[in-house]
Amino acid sequence: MPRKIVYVAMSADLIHPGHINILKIAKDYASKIKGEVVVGLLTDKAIASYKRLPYMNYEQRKAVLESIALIDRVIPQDTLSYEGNIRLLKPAFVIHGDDWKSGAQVKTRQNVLDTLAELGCGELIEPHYTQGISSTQLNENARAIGISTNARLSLLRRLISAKTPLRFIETHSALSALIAQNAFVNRNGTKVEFDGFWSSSLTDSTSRGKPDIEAVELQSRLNTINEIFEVTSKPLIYDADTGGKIEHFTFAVRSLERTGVSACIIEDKTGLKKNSLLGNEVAQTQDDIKDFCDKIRAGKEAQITSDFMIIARIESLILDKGMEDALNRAFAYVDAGADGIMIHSRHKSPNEILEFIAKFRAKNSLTPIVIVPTSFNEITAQELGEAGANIIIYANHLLRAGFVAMKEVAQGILENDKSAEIESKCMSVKEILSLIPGTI
Ligand code: SPV
Ligand code: MG
Repeated sequence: MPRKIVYVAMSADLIHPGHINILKIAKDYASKIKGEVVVGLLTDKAIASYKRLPYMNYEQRKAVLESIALIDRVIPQDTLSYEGNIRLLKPAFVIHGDDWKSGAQVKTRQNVLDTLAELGCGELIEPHYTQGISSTQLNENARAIGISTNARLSLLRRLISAKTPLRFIETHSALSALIAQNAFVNRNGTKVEFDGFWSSSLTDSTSRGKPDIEAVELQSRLNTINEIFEVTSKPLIYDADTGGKIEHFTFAVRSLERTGVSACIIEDKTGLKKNSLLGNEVAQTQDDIKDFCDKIRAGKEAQITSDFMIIARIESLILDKGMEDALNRAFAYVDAGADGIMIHSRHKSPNEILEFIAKFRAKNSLTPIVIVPTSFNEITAQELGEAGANIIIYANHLLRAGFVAMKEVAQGILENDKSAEIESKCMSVKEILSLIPGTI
């Protein structure tokens, strides 16, 4: 006869006295019915469906819970909804703090009540929520402390396996990264925010007044990334242009890893690189498949962590070489060890990108696909994700937006010979000061 079950679901990323209180109550109920306390531990995927990834991965959180004597068993809860596990376990009691009677979790609670009623198997117990302590507060404290280099580096792989699509945005300075880090919207009860940053060669060069031709050296770009990392906690993907000479690329890979960058993208071009959106208006040479595969292999051999990703970017559609060439290259690059594929296009319509994704996915369901929808900007990230893409990069928008405002304001001051007229186009000094942590 299996033991009766008292069920508690939790994320358990930051265990606090509120959790222990709930677990003690669960244990009391379990003793009364000679049953066991089973914790349904939310998987990374379940947590990422409604908020940011937990600091610790599933296995780490499970290890912590399994050493708590109040708990008899830990099983995965793969969705925010309790329904699957309740049907599986038919618990005698489900325990949750009464704080979920209002707010974002109301629907989840109702679903627990409905499922228990339908099965006629158990009762929902809702102890009074422990005041004065919350995971949200602890999260804010943890964020203020920062994130370690390794934890940040490994975030990208964890995010890719936990959710689709991921939204990345170009940041070229600490300030633009702070704006990107804090932007969010609420869509259908879910918080949608950027999952990470793109260090763009175009905007990194442009913000230094230089052309996008690999003229800004790695060290200078790493300085900017270090400044971004000082004030943020999200992962970063680095635009490594062509990767340069193979012998230099291997050093670059290790420098990026030491900094905590999660991935670099190298494009299959040789010679003097020009920005892809210029297409065939300028002379651009695509690399030989074999030579580019050698570069990917050398990079993979050079990396020191297992989490760092080298993503191969295919320029066939940019250079009008055709779909077949793009697909041949994609499969060859994956065979050479690429951890992901970026396919680029400069068309207004997303059709060729969608065709590529469908044809690639017909043979390869796992390798992450990266898309940069600068010219085909009517398709949503959600739609690209549903088509099979994993990472959507908004590659240059923050810098372009800043330019418009700065030009207008500089012009306006000269025209009026004073600044009163353009004041409304500027953020107030007070707001600027409050944006930056540690100012006040
Ligand atoms: C960049 O942002 O620098 C890129 C993307 O490489 S693109 O400009 O579209 O080539
Ligand atoms: Mg670039």
